[in-house]
Amino acid sequence: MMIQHKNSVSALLLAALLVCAAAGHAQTQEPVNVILDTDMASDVDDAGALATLLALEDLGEANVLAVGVSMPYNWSALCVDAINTYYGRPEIPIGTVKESVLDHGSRYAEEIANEFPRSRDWDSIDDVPEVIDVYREVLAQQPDDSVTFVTIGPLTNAAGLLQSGPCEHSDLDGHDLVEQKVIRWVAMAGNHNEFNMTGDAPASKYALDSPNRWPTPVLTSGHGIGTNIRTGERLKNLPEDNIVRRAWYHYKGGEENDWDHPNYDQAAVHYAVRGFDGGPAEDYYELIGPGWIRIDDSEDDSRHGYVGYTDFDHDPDGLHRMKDQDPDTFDQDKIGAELYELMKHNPEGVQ
Ligand SMILES: [Ca+2]
Repeated sequence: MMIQHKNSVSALLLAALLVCAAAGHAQTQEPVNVILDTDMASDVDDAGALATLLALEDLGEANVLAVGVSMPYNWSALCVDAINTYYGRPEIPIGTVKESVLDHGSRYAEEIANEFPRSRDWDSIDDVPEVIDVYREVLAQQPDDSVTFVTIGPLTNAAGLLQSGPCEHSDLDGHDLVEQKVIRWVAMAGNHNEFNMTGDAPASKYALDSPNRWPTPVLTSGHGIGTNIRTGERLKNLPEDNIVRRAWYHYKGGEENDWDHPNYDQAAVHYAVRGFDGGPAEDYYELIGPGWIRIDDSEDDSRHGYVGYTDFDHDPDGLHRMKDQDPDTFDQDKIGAELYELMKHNPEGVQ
């Protein structure tokens, strides 16, 4: 009996230590200050990524400063408002691009915006603040070198921010404001002809491959990472009125269809919060570089019909690194399980 008791105590201690070790990063690190830039329209993984980020905030690992929309679709920012409100964060500043070379529709944004309560009195995109003004106001208020900028859509707003001039919020131009306030940019944007690079090719060229390019380290993640992390079918296990589940329901055209789906954007958000300073996602990936992403906007070499084919020049002084799977530690099932736990996370007080 005594031995059994000691064993069970040891097992309990071991379990407690494992829990503490898993939570250690969150307990010892300051929350990561994040601006999330999303094209909440064409692909449903953006809804999952915003849910993931708000879960990480509820766990004390992230501090969401603003959410900006990079697709001028009427319902995208209203959908963001609904998701933020659902997770108990109705006050997060939201902005949207008003014009772009891109104008994709959505199979879920309007439905989510209309099914769930929203906090802003917005009837359409016309009522939503302009995104660059929101970014400049938020950045101006932050300590230096403290903001992680995360893009999970085309690079329209990254370029727009760089191109912005002094305003009522800051005397700095966009380039210098970014250099002063941002510590890194994590971009779900892959090499060669990935949509987020080629969708708004002039913006990508300006942001990554121009004399006035983004002045902080940039970490990009390719298409292949999210492709290998699948979670969608598991979302059918959530309560029927869960907002992430509803987004998948509309995007996939009903419950009878296959909900399996890549996790491009969720993986990028996860990495931005847990992939630095000893965070658990740091080991999942290997980084290619440093160097510079080069963008050829002179030839139409994209499967999407836009110019903007990219390449990578290695350079020890470069600021760009491309994230790839570490063949020894990348466990797609493990990462998928982590992302599912975050997407289904319900902050206290939420249904
Ligand atoms: Ca996206």
